[in-house]
Amino acid sequence: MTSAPVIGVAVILVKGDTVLLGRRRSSIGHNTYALPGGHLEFGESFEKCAAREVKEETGLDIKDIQYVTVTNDVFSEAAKPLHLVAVYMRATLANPDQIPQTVEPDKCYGWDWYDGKNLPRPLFRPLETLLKGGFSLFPLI
Ligand code: 8DG
Ligand code: MG
Repeated sequence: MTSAPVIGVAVILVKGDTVLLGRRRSSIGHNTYALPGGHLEFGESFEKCAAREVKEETGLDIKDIQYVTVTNDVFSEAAKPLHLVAVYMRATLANPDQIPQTVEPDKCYGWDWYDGKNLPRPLFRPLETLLKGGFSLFPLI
């Protein structure tokens, strides 16, 4: 049986030369490093979803939320095959002094800021796909 593709919103939250990543506890991509994010709810804008998911998962408030790109991945080998469309939004901290909290310890081992030139591995597959395609997490300006 096939199910419909799932829409996720992932947030590239950059602070200086670092980006916020967390090691996943969820079954899809278990133990891989991923951006904060989650599923788009009915009627929600990408910006609202990005702000809501970052708040729910890390306690952080974000601003300057902008669409950047999209990935399309099929996890056909998973116990429950999954087709993921992820919309990537870039954002900055509303308050640079705020510290990320592990608000959902059942979903994530913890959040931290990682040097963009030395990202932890393994990365969550959609994020790996994105970077392999030449996408830079850090804007050129
Ligand atoms: P929710 O049910 O609480 O709304 O969502 P969640 O439990 O936080 O979902 P998630 O697995 O963190 O992410 C939502 C979807 O987005 C999921 O199907 C995977 C997809 N996704 C990507 N790339 C990324 C990424 O880099 N980070 C996150 N968090 N999700 C991503 O395809
Ligand atoms: Mg999530």
